[in-house]
Amino acid sequence: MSIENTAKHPIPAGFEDALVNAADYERLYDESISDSEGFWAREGKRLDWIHPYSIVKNTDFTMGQVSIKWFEDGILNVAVNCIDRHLPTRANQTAIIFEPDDPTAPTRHITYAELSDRVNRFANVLLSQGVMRGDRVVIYMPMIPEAAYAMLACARIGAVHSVVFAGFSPDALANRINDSGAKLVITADTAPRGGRRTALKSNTDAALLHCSDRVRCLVVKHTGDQTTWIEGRDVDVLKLMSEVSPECPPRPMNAEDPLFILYTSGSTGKPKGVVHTSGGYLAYAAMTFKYVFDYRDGDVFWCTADVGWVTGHSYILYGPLANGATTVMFEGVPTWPDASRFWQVCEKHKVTQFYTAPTAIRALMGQGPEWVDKHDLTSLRILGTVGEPINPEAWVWYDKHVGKGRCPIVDTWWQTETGGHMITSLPGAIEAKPGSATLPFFGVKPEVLDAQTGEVLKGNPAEGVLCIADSWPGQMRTVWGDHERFMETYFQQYPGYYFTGDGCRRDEDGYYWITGRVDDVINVSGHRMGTAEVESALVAHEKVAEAAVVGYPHHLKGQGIYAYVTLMNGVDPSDELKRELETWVRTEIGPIAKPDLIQWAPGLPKTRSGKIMRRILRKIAENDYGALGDISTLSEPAVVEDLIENRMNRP
Ligand code: 6R9
Repeated sequence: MSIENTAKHPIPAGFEDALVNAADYERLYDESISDSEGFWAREGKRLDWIHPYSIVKNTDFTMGQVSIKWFEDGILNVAVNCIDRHLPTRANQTAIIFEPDDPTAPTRHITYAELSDRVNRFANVLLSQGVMRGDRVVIYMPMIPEAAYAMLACARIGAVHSVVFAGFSPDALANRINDSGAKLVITADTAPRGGRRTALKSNTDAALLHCSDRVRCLVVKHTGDQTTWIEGRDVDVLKLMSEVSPECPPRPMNAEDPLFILYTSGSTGKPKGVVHTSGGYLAYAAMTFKYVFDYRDGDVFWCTADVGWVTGHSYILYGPLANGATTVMFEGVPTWPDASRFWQVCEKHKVTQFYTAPTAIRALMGQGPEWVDKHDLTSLRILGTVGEPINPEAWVWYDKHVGKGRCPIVDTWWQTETGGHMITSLPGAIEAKPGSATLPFFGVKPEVLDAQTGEVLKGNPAEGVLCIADSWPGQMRTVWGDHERFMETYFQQYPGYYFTGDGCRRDEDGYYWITGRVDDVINVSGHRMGTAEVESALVAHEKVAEAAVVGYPHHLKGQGIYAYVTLMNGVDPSDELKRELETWVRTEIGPIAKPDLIQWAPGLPKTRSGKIMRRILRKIAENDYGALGDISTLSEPAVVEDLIENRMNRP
């Protein structure tokens, strides 16, 4: 991707009355930094509190004693904030529009009154299964309203949900059930997607073989497909929901009580359980949703992410519902039955804000503009992107063919760890530059640090690693069960700062350009993956002796997965074995982790202390092997020549 200091793209006409204009942005941003407590004391009030907070902020980024608390003496309930408080004014307004995978199947419009009924009943089902405040509940579901009911039902009774993306394998699911110590897993029989079906219940059965016998399994019979059924362990949720009371009193929760755990990939080891809280997270999700998407009553908001990712948590569910919005839940995929599905859904539901990932835009761009052009997209007002840097070509296409030059594009940089948007333009306030996430949101204090020295780079332009100098309410609080790891991952390398793991450039205008991860995390189609996870899946195969995985530029996915594999002595490399390894990784982790390229490597470049030199492997995978830098510290420099000779990613 070419990163240039391109000109600012003027804000399209009609945004003079946006919730935030350029002057407001400057004034509010300055206030949010100079009087952070005052600013957030006011902003926290966008939630309904059972007992208001008197302490706004209590945060410490000092390594060894990192502690983050917001609104710590406030008491609230998240489900009440997302449902009950809207009932007096919005009972008959649609809360969720469910658009099924099959375009000929009926759409469901769930009003706030219905949402309340379903969530209360679901909560009573959880209570009937012995789920108590603070218990963990794993949710492994398709993109159906019942996934939202399950999440909000947990919030209602103070249980902590952990949604596991339905594309993950039984192994990955089992690891998350075990790490979180969940009492219960909620799943569905099967999940239709792109005309095919994933057997979620049988995946769950396989996962539960590796979990405690006490873990119960709640099943939503969504498609009615046959599944095995274990009496005493498996529970038919929909049946129980029809039998229990439609009223379940909300549990008053402390602002700092965990709302959810979401597992995400890091540079080393197993995925981390990112912990988000009830008060700070919700306040931040609600506020960013409102301002970044310039949300107004009557809008129909569509975020195409899956609820298994943080984007789905914050911008399908919590942000929109906390604002009393109408949010679309889409079960399908962008390219099935054909490449017009997104636009057909936008037209059908008169979507006003559309929020998706660059990888989807690139895939649709490749199918040609005619798929977009045949639909009426006049309802669209604002477009958004998230998940990875957007290449300017895709930005221009999105602007021209989807937005027709009328819709501001908000490029939102943030992370699972940040809970909500951190660096983003605002529709009526900040002019976009294609490929740049632009400027910080209120209360966010980004700094560019020199990667080696850790020196804060003042003045523009600057290039280095992206850190955040102070806390914001949506910040993760800890790694589930491992506060040490939390501190080491985010606060050790650059003392006093939250380290994002991203590289970044700040241009002459102070605009931020995210250049991608500087650690061993790769971003495939906007999905985060640790290279270590893929490597450990590969070496778990009996024919593999060693594996090293790196990312390389991929025209559709952003990054592709490049695996260097050393086979066991006596095993012959073959194309068949490559396919076997691909399938292996799919089943070990999930389809998103399947290597795009596998290179047989008789040896891997290592330092004398035995560390794999990934820098070199990355360069070879990128076809940039002319500039390998210093390889004199390698124990066997000759292996590099072989790797270059047999590289897979030839232009
Ligand atoms: C929300 C989400 C986080 C990583 C992040 C960065 C990349 C996300 C981006 C972006 C450039 C954007 N990323 N949004 N890079 N521009 N607008 O995606 O969370 O799955 O935790 O990924 O994604 O590298 O560090 P998560």
